[in-house]
Amino acid sequence: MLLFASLVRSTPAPSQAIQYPPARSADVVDDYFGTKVSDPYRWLEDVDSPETSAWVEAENRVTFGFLERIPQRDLIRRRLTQLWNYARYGPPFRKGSRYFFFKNDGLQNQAVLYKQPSLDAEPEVLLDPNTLSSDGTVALTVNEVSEDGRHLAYGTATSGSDWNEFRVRDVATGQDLPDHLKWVKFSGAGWTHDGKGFFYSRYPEPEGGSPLLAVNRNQKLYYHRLGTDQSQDQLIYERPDQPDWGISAGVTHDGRYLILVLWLGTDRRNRVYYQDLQSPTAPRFDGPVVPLLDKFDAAYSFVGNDGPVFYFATDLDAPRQRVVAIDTPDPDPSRWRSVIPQDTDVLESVRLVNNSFVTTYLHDAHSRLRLFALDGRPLRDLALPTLGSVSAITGERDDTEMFYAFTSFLYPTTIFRHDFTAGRTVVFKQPALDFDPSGYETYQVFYTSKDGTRVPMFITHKKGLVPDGSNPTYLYGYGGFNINQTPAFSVGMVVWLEMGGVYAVPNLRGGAEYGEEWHQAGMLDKKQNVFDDFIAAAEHLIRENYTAPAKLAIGGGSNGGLLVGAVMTQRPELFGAALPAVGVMDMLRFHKFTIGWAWVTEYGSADSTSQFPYLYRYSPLHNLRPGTRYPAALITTADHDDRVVPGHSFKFAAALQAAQAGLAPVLIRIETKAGHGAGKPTSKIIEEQADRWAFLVRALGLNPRLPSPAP
Ligand code: X97
Repeated sequence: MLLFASLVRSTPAPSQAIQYPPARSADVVDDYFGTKVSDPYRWLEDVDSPETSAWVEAENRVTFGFLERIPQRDLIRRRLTQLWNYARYGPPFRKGSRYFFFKNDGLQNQAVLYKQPSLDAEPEVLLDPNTLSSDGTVALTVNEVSEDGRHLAYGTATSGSDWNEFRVRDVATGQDLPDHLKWVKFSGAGWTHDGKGFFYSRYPEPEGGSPLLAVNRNQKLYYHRLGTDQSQDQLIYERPDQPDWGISAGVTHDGRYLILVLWLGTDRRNRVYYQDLQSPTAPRFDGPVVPLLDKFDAAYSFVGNDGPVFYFATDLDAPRQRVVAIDTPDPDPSRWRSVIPQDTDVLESVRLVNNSFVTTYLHDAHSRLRLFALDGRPLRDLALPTLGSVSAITGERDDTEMFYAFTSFLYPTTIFRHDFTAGRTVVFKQPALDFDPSGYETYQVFYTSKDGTRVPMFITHKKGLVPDGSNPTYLYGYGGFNINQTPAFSVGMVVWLEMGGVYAVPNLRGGAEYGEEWHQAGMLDKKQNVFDDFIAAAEHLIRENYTAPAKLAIGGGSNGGLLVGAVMTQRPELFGAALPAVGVMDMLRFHKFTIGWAWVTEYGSADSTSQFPYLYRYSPLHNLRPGTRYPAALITTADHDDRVVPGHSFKFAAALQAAQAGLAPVLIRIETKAGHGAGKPTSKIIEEQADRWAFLVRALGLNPRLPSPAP
């Protein structure tokens, strides 16, 4: 039973500044085209040095010492744990004679993969990642069942790293084969339809030093034949002349072609080549690799084929995407057939199910689900329950059913089944959790940014919120890489709402919400637009009396960590607290680590005379001014983050602690055996979320009431 426990009034912020661990300031100066830039904490980039380890340990001691003294932390953690404890399903998918699906029964660290002969048969565990480690730090990444349904190729990542190991499991027996592949990163697995092996991409084994810091270049495409050693894998394609090109590949639904996608970092533009495997059941790899789309002039995503006619979704001459058909023997663009023309909404995804195109569109950052015939004729729109997101769709070309996941801020992810023959949709898996959304509301507002741009923002809070300028508000953003922020449910957010919080998510430029133009308006020398959009969101929330600077917190991860870092240096007086997570904080050196070079087409590079000035202008690390009163900050990172190396957050934390003139705490929380975020075990997610909210309770001076979990 639920009790409403009034919490002890939050203790006032300490009147003395925290004693931060000393960080040696070294005389390291770089010269960028005549501009001298010092980097006193350069030594913190060396995450393996004893000096860095000692600093990390000392920082974590201060941080956890601070967090442990927040009385509400334990109650927040218990409420999070209680709410998190509900069964969550992924949409089922079919291969061979079986269905497969993921389920987390509540507090399991990792979701379990089940197999099922039919939808009403008893599911059996096929792969339980929780058995792969005692603490949930081994996560399943890739999973691909062969066409005959006999084998599962699966990837695992340890401690949150991007590095994968691939293995193969016999679906009938649940036993692993001896196959074991290493040095796999940014790769799927594409089975040939004879079921004898699969294509995958790997990097050369890093030489010397920690693989966590190795720069990733020279990806190559291989074919692994079941039952052979990785050293025997057949090299299918490499480009030693283009070390930055990634190569990813998949086999068409008819088993006839290998589709190769050449990608250049996170640039959305790509090249597409193909190889005719000649026979689905006796594929040959000795035919030529044929360049089909060889210009890096647009994004092309392969949708499917009818023999030699290939369907692509592309933004060529269509910043909001369209679908074209290319007759591969006659591929000149003048001969392409427009299948689904560009719309006023952004085409977000396309999939062939029931011999029709199942598409999702984004209309003002929320989903629409539309069906089209193979010739592009619009068939029908499928009604969605509310303003929200279709987050996953499963179903194959010849299936007469599909499953999709739908989610929104107040709508826990629910799985729907659509029967094409009957034209009917039913709820397939309904989550049951201890949260009544009827006491809350979500709506969308549009505000005006600095340059007059109209920006949408989702706002969620308790019904009957009083606009008295005193509501604790969490403003969360990303703004980059053509990645959108569509409505999604999260338990962490629910607890914030329960504490009386307002949750605001603006759709900043740099994202995909309005197509490629919206993305480009937040890239390179226009990155400041993203920060201006975020600042304008904060000002809107203050002007409309939701909140006030002292009650306003900002958060974001990765590129969103950069956003938070940049904005808190530009407008320190506008926020009460800032939570930059796994952020890119050093814009002058990001391209030197792991896959950082892949972001140069989005951010630019300090190696370029024309790009250095604008990076230097907003780089969070380089825009901290000693003697400034910065908002309270809880910087978070993790020891195995090889996407955005933790050195970014380390250097930013050391510099911010040194610069802080106010009394607000500046803390860094360094998670162990964790990475950039993907595959993080539930237990660590809950701990971290509890620490974030506890930090905000203290930093914003909140006195929240939470349903008290039964002891
Ligand atoms: C990455 O840095 C992903 C690094 C590896 N990678 C690419 N292109 C991707 C990929 O460089 O996985 C890609 C995938 C999804 C979205 C964008 C790029 C790829 C493309 C085609 C085929 C295979 C791989 N990302 C950014 C990141 O983590 C944003 C999203 C993915 N950042 C951290 C950016 C700054 C901070």
